[in-house]
Amino acid sequence: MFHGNKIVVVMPAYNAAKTIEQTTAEIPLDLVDEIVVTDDASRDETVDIARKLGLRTLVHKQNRGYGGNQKTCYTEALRLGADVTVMLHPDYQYSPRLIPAMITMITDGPFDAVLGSRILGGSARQGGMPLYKYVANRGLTAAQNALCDAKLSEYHTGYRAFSRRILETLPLLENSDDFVFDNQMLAQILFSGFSIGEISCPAAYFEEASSINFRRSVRYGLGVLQTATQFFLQKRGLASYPIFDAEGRRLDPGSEPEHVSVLPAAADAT
Ligand SMILES: Nc1nc2c(ncn2[C@@H]2O[C@H](COP(=O)(O)OP(=O)(O)O)[C@@H](O)[C@H]2O)c(=O)[nH]1
Ligand SMILES: [Mg+2]
Repeated sequence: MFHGNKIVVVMPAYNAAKTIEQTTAEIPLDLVDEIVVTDDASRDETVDIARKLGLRTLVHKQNRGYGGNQKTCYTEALRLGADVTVMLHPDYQYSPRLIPAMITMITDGPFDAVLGSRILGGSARQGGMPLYKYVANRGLTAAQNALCDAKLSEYHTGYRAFSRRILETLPLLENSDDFVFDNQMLAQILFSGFSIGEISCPAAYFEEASSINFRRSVRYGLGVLQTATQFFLQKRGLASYPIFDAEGRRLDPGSEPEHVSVLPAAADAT
């Protein structure tokens, strides 16, 4: 608990066996109430390790994609009664030690969402971000800020915190099951007038922390531009899209999803 708020950390995992323990070790357990791992049918030991660590482990029976994974994560966070939910990649790319700062900005500050930005502070390239990803990040961000009338330093980080109201009210089930989910969610947050704060977060790039290849990055980039264009058109009443529909499908924490198993912690959990 933090200042009377229940704090849940969710980790959407895919082949994170080599890094999940190190990531978990740095999560501040004095204020985090629950850690949820959702495994998207990994081909490595992610599930066994998560259970041994005593984490609440949900497993997709089939691979559903990064966005599908987050839908499960946030549904579970709502079910657990989270007031603030932090989404953290289990690939040890972002420092979990910034969680207290991020949640304070929501519980005691004016923000509904907080992003851990790799761009603020200017050390993304020193951290090892490949040049093509850096250039794409800056270019896409400039286009998105122009189309969405916002001023964020980046829209592509895997480190985010959200208020309960965001998870309850946005039509998140209208979003893609692929990587662009993250981006659609930020566009929805801006569209609905929620406030977004940012904090600088140096990110590390090493083999296990970055697996998306060039082809998938290009597909993601095109999805990002499409999302920002849809935002622009819908804001001006020129078109209408399900992701910005106030009546669109929301997460339902009362439903039992058929595609997910919830595993207890292993008997010898640490
Ligand atoms: N569900 C799912 N997640 C994936 C897949 N590929 C990568 N991820 C996750 O997506 C996140 C971002 O991918 P990553 O390779 O770290 O991207 P980068 O750090 O931005 O270069 C990581 O947490 C991965 O575990 C996939 O095919 N399915
Ligand atoms: Mg990564």
